[in-house]
Amino acid sequence: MAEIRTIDIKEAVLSENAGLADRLRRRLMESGTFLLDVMSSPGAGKTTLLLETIHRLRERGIRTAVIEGDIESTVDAEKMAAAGVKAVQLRTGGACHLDAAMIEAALHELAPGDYDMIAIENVGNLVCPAEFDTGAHRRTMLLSVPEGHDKALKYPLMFTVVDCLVVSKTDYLPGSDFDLAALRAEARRLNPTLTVFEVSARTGDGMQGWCDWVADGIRGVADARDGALDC
Ligand SMILES: Nc1nc2c(ncn2[C@@H]2O[C@H](COP(=O)(O)OP(=O)(O)O)[C@@H](O)[C@H]2O)c(=O)[nH]1
Ligand SMILES: [Mg+2]
Repeated sequence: MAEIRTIDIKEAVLSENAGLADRLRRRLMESGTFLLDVMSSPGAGKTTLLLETIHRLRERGIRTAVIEGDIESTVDAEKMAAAGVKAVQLRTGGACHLDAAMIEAALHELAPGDYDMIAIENVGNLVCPAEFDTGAHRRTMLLSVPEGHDKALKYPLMFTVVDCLVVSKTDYLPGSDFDLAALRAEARRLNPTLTVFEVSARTGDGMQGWCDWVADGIRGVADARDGALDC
């Protein structure tokens, strides 16, 4: 009987992606460019938060470009361009996440050395993007108040892989049954080192702490590059 060889596709794909992601992370570290991956379900407020964040960071002299991931359309990239932000649109044509190879392709359209930060707006869902390392130095997820506080129970992997949780649209909290304490407890159980911010991009509440966290990531990458140059 002929020998049957089995190839575990998912393992192979994820391990190839992880290798490329590590190379991208190192390359961007060398150019002093902080790569931030922003993930959430559709409509949780990624584009709005990024626009407000970029606006505030610009006042601190921080230069940002954005990679927009969408299954279809260039709507978010157009919003970025209208706000004077350099944006590259990745249209996945059905794929529900971005991977390191797609980010590498987008970087061909940017000169990373020209930016202190490149932010990735990942494809909107709480499942697939969690599995694929994009090469980001830090990963963030948004959970908006209208989605409900039980999502850490339903999508645990996403809460496990991120460095930061932004509870977004907190202006909807008054009168809602969203239980912040329950969310914080479940998220911390899944990820004890998770940083949590409560933010309304609409009112500006909580934006300062979130922007400080992003700026800290940018500084970390710049310091690492300068340290390497000193060697
Ligand atoms: N009330 C409120 N609405 C928000 C906030 N952030 C975003 N939105 C609205 O939520 C909708 C989806 O936001 P968007 O940024 O496009 O979400 P994305 O699909 O995750 O990029 C838009 O109508 C935004 O104006 C917020 O902090 N408060
Ligand atoms: Mg968007």
